[in-house]
Amino acid sequence: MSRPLVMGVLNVTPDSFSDGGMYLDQDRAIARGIEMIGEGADVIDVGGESTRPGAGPVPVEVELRRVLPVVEELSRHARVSVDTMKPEVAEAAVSAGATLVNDVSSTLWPVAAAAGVGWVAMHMRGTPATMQDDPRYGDVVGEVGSHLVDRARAASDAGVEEVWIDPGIGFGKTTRHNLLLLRHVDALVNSGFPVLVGTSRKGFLGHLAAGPAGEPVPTSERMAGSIATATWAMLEGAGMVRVHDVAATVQAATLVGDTRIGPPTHRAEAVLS
Ligand code: HH2
Repeated sequence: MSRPLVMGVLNVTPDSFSDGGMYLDQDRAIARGIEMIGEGADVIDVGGESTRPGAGPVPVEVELRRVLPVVEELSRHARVSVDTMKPEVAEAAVSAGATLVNDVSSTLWPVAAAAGVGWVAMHMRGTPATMQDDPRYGDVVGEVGSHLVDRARAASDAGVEEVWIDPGIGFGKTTRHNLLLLRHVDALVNSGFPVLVGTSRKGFLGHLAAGPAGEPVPTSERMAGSIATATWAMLEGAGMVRVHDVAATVQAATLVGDTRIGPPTHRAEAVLS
């Protein structure tokens, strides 16, 4: 890897917090996936159920109908992950071509083990419907880290060869919890499992950038915070970031690769020589 990987977000949903309704139409979803691949995305993360705070579950058949055609087509062009909490959806998406199960419930490793694909264990406190109702931790970094490492070890023991861990920024966490987890990304990296971080356009960035009246900035104006936090995470050792703004993040990831990882790439060589 000459640079950290970039996972492009593709929500085939009516209600995702940032791109909800934009790619519910299959052709538009596929076109957006192809566009992100052109921008340098290493993985396209296809989701059919929003996990924004307050979101409720969608029926299996609906989720399958949303994601399968998109997974099938995009997996001809690039690596595809499926963002789901449902074993039926994970299994069907893998049959359609996905090679990574992105699991915000951190329970689906048996599916990944049986199918011989990779798995992302993300930490979430509670369910999307209730997770932001006064989340509390004694030691957020320690609790999230030990949960993830326990699950990752269980998956490895079950035979999953590629296991990622993800602190689940915004999933049952206050702004302070999110900042502490970002501050200590290196604690997760030191576990030895590759780390994925997703901050893109999330609510805490809107609150941190709020003006004097206290109004959070809208999702469309959170790119600076998204790139800043993704860059921070990559510099601290995250191997992949999950983002909406692929082109800009690929530039940041390339810069991190040029400065931090292994021998200089051709761009850095040209500048340094
Ligand atoms: N965040 C979201 C969804 N899936 N998966 C991982 N591994 N890490 C994350 O941080 C993560 C995730 C939420 O973002 P988004 O998909 O843009 O919105 P929604 O859940 O409303 O569809």
